[in-house]
Amino acid sequence: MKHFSTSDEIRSLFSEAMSEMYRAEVPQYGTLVDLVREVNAATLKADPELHAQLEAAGELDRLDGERHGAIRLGTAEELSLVRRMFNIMGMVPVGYYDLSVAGIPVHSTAFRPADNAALKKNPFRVFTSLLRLDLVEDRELAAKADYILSLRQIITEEAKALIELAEDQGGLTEGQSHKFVREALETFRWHSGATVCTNTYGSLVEAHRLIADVVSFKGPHINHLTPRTLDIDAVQAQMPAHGITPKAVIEGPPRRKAGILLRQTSFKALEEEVVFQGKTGSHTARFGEIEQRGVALTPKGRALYDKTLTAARAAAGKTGADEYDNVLRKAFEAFPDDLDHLRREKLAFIQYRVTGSVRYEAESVDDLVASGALAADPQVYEDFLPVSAAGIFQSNLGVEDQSNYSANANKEAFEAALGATVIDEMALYAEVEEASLVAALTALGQEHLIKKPLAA
Ligand code: OOG
Ligand code: NI
Repeated sequence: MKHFSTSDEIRSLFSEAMSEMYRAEVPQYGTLVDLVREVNAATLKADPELHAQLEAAGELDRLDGERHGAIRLGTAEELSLVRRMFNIMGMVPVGYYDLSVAGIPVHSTAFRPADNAALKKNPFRVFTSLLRLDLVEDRELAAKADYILSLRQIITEEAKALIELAEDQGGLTEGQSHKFVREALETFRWHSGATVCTNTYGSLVEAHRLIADVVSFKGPHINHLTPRTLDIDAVQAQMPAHGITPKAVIEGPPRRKAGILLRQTSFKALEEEVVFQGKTGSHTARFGEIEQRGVALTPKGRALYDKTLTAARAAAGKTGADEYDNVLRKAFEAFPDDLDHLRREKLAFIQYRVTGSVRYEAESVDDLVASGALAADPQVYEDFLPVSAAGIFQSNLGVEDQSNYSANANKEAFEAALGATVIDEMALYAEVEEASLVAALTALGQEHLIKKPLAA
């Protein structure tokens, strides 16, 4: 029998290769990665409690290599091919994001590892959007874009052959894995030669900058790679001294003691020289981003988050961007800000771990946590936020004034294009919580509590 690489190994090779390529293509990305590493080290040093908690939860090892990227695809065929490519790296489609609500003609998923062991090894994710030409009003232009897209092959012949080989033989040998990663990388490389002339490019930009970005090039260039920081405010504050200008506000929840979900900020896209069939011009597409991840919220917690954020944004609309942070902070005063509170109110997803022993029949899981027999770690939010994603898209496309698409989710069409259903992220977190609790209660001899799990 042949020995195959694990999908975790292939994903790690791929994420490293992508990071190296992007460092060479966008030098500011390298600067940002170095800055994030410094800030993370300083944060851990200054906060031994955080250090201990991340170490105990097995979170420390993945931190320095952790990042996500984003691509935008043009057709159903591209999406399903990319799904098969990522599948070999152990990345599967999780979640459905409708960006049309924010005036952006795409819908998206995140390809990422779905199980905890794989996430701990390397949580590399790719936020993957599919262009929705069905939302484009100018049908003639949509047809033209569709035709242009039909002419390109975003995956090399060698990569395609290796995808088929992996599917047939159930994996790739080490040599094949290295070749596969090298070939896969080609799909996401930047091409400075456009496939269209300046006229076509101009009319695509006029319809929407994003349409031009997807349609005018040979392939879906990776448009950012995002390292994970433990202190996004510190990195944001230090960016200008490193020659990087961040966008004005941090997307997501405000800074809190018990971080929830995801906070993100980015720096503006580069203006890059592009040759449009002989004529030199420019295009802005690629940017840098950082993120800070907090605890995943239950559907109840998420509903409270969405409500609170909507209220904050409505209020900030009246006060202007300068006041945004204060308004946001005020609105979120209504959101509990310590992990135990979040756990007891079933607002956040937890992973349980045995930290002691008990010689009696405990009355509740809360008792076991209070007595120190059971530790309740936060489950890291591994996904994305549509409102934040829209903010990132808009800031980097400069399309605040182009919001002429209305809410128009079409998960069915997305899944048909994908050739698979997307995994429900909430179910993944709920399973982890449930399984960890059952295992811990069994180990503590507290099986009588298993029928009363904490998860809603
Ligand atoms: C994707 C923007 C979304 C995030 O982190 O929310 C995103 C894009 O610009 O293609 O990456
Ligand atoms: Ni991003």
